[in-house]
Amino acid sequence: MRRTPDYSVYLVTDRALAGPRSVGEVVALAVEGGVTIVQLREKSGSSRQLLSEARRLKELLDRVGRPLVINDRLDIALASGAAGVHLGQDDLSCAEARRIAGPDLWIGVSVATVEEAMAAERDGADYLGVGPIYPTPTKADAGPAIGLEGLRQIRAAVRLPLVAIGGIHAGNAAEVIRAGADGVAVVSAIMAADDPRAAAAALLKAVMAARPLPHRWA
Ligand code: TZP
Ligand code: MG
Repeated sequence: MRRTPDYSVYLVTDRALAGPRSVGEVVALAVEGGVTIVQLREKSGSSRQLLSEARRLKELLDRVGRPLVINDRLDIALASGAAGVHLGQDDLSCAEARRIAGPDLWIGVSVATVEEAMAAERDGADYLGVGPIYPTPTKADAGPAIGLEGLRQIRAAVRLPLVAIGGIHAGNAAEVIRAGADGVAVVSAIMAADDPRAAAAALLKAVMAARPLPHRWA
């Protein structure tokens, strides 16, 4: 049976923000701190370099039981044995990716509007990346921030797990979860942190504290 991933703290990599450290070093520390899922998102380099980076990260993440998702590249996701692929609105469509990959690969789709969210749900996406929630310098073409209200509207329109992204850090993660996100995705809050382990731990703490308590007396 297909497992549902834990989206609580979803790290999206960016080599340019890692400074002198390798992406693998930052990911290893972040996972120790509590990152629950990792997306390899590297926009430069050859396909072969990307595949070997994906294989290295998968090995590291397999050891700690955390899943790997590949941004944009279905071929690299399949070749590396990653758990999933993450697709933007200009990438291969979710329906095409599903047709090629079959039922087992997780497919995430980036959405900013209710219409995009409903279309991705119809096309068989497993989860949605929703944002940018707040303005962010990390992605130049991210589009205008949709705010917590945009997130609430998407939450009301679809049943899929929602991972909020864009300008999120430990100080605002709680309000994002309270607005309906199942997890928070971050790039700079962890990749650029002096202490990625502490940054991940602070995010996980904020996410867990913001979730409603289970209804034990119901
Ligand atoms: N997609 C929408 S915003 C964004 C991506 C990849 C960048 C988020 O980066 P940060 O540093 O967490 O704001
Ligand atoms: Mg993309």
